Amino acid sequence: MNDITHHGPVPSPRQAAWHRRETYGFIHFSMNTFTGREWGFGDEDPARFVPSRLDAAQWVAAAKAGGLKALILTAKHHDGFCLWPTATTAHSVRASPWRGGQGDVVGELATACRSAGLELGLYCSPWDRNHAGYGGPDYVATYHTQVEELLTRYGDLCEFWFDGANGGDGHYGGARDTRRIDRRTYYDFPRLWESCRRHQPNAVLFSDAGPDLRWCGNERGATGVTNWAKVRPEGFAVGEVDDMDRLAHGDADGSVWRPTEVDVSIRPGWFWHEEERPKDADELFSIWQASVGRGAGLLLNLTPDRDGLIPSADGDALAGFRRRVEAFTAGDLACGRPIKASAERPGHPAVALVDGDPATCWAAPDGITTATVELDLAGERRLRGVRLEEAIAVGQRVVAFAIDGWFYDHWLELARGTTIGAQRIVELPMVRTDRLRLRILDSQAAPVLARWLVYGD
Ligand code: FUL
Repeated sequence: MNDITHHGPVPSPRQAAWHRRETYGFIHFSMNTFTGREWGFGDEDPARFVPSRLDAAQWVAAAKAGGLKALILTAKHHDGFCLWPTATTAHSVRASPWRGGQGDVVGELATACRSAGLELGLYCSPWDRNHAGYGGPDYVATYHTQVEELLTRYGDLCEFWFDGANGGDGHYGGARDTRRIDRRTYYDFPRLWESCRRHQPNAVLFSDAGPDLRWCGNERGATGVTNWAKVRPEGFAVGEVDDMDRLAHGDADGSVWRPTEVDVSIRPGWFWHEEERPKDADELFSIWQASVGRGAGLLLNLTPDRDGLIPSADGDALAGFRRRVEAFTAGDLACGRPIKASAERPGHPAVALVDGDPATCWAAPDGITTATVELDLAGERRLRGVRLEEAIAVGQRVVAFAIDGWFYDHWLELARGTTIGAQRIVELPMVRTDRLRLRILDSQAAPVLARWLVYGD
């Protein structure tokens, strides 16, 4: 692909690796699990943290059964309780009865992930409602040290999560007051991110303002139907992005590569609550379509209970979700079939779309921004959907496309969409046809696609 000039920003190697992850998990488990709250005030007694049977290997097994590729743990949520034996505060597992004060949830999850081949990510809340110094410079130094401990003690991390919820009332060492901070400057994120890059160069950094991944603007499990992986960074700051539309859709003329991550919980809350129930496999499948299907990453939150285990109903929902995705994506009717494009750049023929190799691509010659590609399915097949992938290593280009099927003697439009990006998965009506056509209706530059998969029977 070296002969194709980049169009706009392109993913960094760590972002490219993240794009391949697609579906991975969050774990919200901490003091809130025991108090029933979503946002702990910060005055919770560490003695309340007593998971009776905590087993990180069980979390990992449930995640794997759901097809999740990584787990990101809330090492510290807004209440300030640290799940690892930090040197920075007494408000941690060290002060709890769990494992006689010798436990380390982060360490146990890191070990379980490593032995099962899952990647590990960590969340450490900037806002800390326990810390007496919150709002002043002391706390910022403490927070940076906490992040550094997490960056250096647990092996390779694939992602670090910076939450935008910031400032307000809290315990603050007994002051029980309200503290406001300047979100743009208080945490000194540039220095923190430098430390992340130094210690964990492969970890993507998430916040609503990046730098590597952006929030999709809601917690319902859907990113924009039109979804550019690029944004204009001006006006974006952690905890201060109020343009939800731009988060969901990105900017067609964006100057930095910053794709969306869709964070959503398997249950109504982020933490476990006795009365709540998990979403079922169908709901999770719809979420997958509205996130991964639109070129985003899906960060699906799991909620271990007071025993320290993922409830069996949630495990069943995860396994059902994986079966739904596998049934939808099983087989590829396009692979190896005859294909031809209205225009090809020398060295990048249409056959590259169906050669099973994501490293090769079909490209239109420079200056061409509309094109058609016809695929012969070699006999009538019943359709379920298609997966299209742009070769994002040379930038995101396609503005709009359509998929047509051949019926008797004419083409009929089956689906129409905007933006493709890393991947676009489109469900098709379950009709039978022996030929498909992809129409690139508009593109910012000559379209360059890596793959076209067709799902059906
Ligand atoms: C939000 C937090 O306030 C929630 O508690 C949760 O952690 C979610 C993932 O991010 O900003």
